[in-house]
Amino acid sequence: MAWFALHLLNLLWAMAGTSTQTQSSCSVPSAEQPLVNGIQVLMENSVTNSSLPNPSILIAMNLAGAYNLETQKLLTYELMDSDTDDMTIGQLALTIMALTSSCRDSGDRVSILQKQMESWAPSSPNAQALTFYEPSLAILALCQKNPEATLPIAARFAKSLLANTSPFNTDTGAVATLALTCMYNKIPVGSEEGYKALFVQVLKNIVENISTRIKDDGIIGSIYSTGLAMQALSVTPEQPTTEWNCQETVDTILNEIEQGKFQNPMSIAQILPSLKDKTYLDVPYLSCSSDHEEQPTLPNEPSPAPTSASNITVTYTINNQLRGVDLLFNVTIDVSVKSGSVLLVVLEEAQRKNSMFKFETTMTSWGPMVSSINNIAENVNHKTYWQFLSGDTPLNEGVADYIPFDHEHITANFTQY
Ligand code: B12
Ligand SMILES: *[C@@H]1O[C@H](CO)[C@@H](O)[C@H](O)[C@H]1NC(C)=O
Ligand SMILES: *[C@@H]1O[C@H](CO)[C@@H](O)[C@H](O)[C@H]1NC(C)=O
Ligand SMILES: *[C@@H]1O[C@H](CO)[C@@H](O)[C@H](O)[C@H]1NC(C)=O
Ligand SMILES: *[C@@H]1O[C@H](CO)[C@@H](O)[C@H](O)[C@H]1NC(C)=O
Ligand SMILES: *[C@@H]1O[C@H](CO)[C@@H](O)[C@H](O)[C@H]1NC(C)=O
Repeated sequence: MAWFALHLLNLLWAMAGTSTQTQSSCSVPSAEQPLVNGIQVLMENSVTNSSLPNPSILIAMNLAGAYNLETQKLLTYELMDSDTDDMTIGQLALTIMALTSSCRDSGDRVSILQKQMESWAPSSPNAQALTFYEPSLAILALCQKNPEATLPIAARFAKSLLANTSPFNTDTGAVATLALTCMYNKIPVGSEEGYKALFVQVLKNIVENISTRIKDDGIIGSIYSTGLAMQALSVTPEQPTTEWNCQETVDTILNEIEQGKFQNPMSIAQILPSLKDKTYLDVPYLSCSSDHEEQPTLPNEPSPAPTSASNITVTYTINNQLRGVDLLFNVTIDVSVKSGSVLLVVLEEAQRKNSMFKFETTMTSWGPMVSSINNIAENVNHKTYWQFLSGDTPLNEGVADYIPFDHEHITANFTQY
């Protein structure tokens, strides 16, 4: 009875919230809290001595309030020791934010990143939106550490975003919004009015584009871009043009978590801040007093999926119409794998049956990425990669997460971004 009354009260609160506030507010219902705790614990426990230290996980852990102080410490030390030489600008930016979130000094990393961004320029006016993702992270990190020196760099970045003609990308737009909102909030009084006007104009443009990606169920872009997009919409001074029901977004995401769609630690790192009502803009303001003392309430263990011994058949095509006139190929194979296997098992089975299907992977923050098939390798300079599709639809997960169904046709197509 008491629980019911409390629940009703929450509902009333939620309704009052949506009817009176302009900036949509939302929260995880207390009954759903164990689900969120569950993915947080999963993410924290993915940190091991051997893995590549993932700064996004440390940021998420610190924003949410870490449960596992041992892995929090381990990750902090690993990142303090990490070598900046073989990092991209995005990795450098995330490492700076991660160390800041653990109240650690980032050493000379800020000046290295600033140097790199001073000479940054988009490859062309029609460079793919994706190529702005890492520079956006860089502007965000620099804004948090040294806003005044970042102002001219951010202005140049904002202008090149405005001039860009390629199709909009939700993840990139979300990170760019966080970066430019940070800059907008830190323009010193009495500085040139032009900066403010520029940032507002670009933010308005991006937020309009994000608005067009809000679906009826609250998902923004795809389920895996929703976390970053929620952060963006909750901080930007420009309101979305489409009415955004944040509670609907939270409810849909909680449902997806329940369906097991957020098992990849990196996917958790990107959704968790929004579920804890935090954003990357909070990173410089964390207190770093020791976190949670009590252990979290976890969801009841889901009954293990029935382990059916049956096999499924997956049709797998590899297609290169791009590289090397004498190397073009388009071959298909049927492979049989245990039902419930991830796509990676299909690739391994294909490789075992026919050497033409040999492939290589590279380890990344999201897990193994297929870097090469049949000796044709992705290349950042050519902007080529192996895209995976089911029928004609690109997959929204990688080969180590995606679970094919019986008689599915998977294609790996060598293409450009
Ligand atoms: C840029 C980008 C790409 C570029 C990366 C190349 C480049 N040099 O820029 C390209 C176009 C190649 C790409 C490919 C794919 N991507 Co992508 N990508 C992104 C994006 C927008 C930014 C990544 C980034 O720069 N991070 C910042 C840097 C600092 O971190 P990093 O760890 O060093 O980044 C590397 C990895 O992220 C890796 N990477 C990029 N995408 C993916 C996807 C998977 C599954 C893996 C394992 C690795 C990986 O490439 C980055 C650069 O080296 C993210 C968006 C996001 N929210 O994270 C999506 C994102 C990571 N990609 C995604 C997907 C689904 C894919 C593909 C599987 C799409 C497809 N149907 O083929 C393929 C990978 C297929 C394969 N060969 O294994 C999803 C992953 C969701 C999930 N739950 O797994 C994301 C989150 C987009 C989304 N919102 O849905 N991607
Ligand atoms: C990492 O390794 C150290 C010893 O090398 C060990 O004490 C510690 O428990 C390990 N931590 C994790 C999270 O695996
Ligand atoms: C974003 O939206 C504006 C108009 O709303 C449009 O002019 C612009 O081309 C869009 N940008 C991208 C990257 O799609
Ligand atoms: C590749 O092969 C598939 C099926 O064998 C066929 O449908 C498709 O048109 C081919 N594509 C090209 C570019 O040859
Ligand atoms: C079932 O799949 C496994 C691979 O997961 C394979 O080794 C085995 O041969 C398959 N069995 C049949 C009957 O095809
Ligand atoms: C595969 O890649 C080629 C080369 O980029 C492209 O022309 C073709 O449209 C792609 N096919 C699919 C199904 O995406």
